Amino acid sequence: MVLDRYQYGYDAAGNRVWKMNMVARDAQRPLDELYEYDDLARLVAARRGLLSTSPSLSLASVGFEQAWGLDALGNFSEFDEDAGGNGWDLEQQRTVNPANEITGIDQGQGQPAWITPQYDAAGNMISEVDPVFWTKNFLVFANGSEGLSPWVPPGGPKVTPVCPDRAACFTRPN
Ligand SMILES: [Ca+2]
Repeated sequence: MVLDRYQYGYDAAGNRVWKMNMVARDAQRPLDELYEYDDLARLVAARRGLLSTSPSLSLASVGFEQAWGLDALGNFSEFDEDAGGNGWDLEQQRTVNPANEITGIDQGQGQPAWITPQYDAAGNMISEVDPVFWTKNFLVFANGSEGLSPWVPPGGPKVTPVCPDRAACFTRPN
């Protein structure tokens, strides 16, 4: 049984412009993807739906879309997402400091607010957004030359990591 089979299309610069999910197409499911790039060949938009390549590239039944605004250094100055093909659910503007650490995330009116990641003095991200609960942060423990570093939440007890590797090193706060 074939689980996945893809076909790809590229532009003259070698950027992948589209991906057809052949198994999904056989099942009439709109899981093809169409991509856009800026003048520096950086990905700025991805859309998922049912792709046509003739007479021109077009996408029908769009069910998911993300778009990125990139600053000169490649930081996301903007991040947009639509989960239903019916307009943006999330329209974020992000700011960074000179060390390219995120300092603020704003969103459109009525959209879920994400918590700003936190960093230690060495620039390690020590908390990031919980992907399940966007309004909460994970704790992240840096696994650098000093080994795993405990993080002390503001006003809270020191958290001692017991995880053997980075993947196991995410702790969801209560
Ligand atoms: Ca939407």
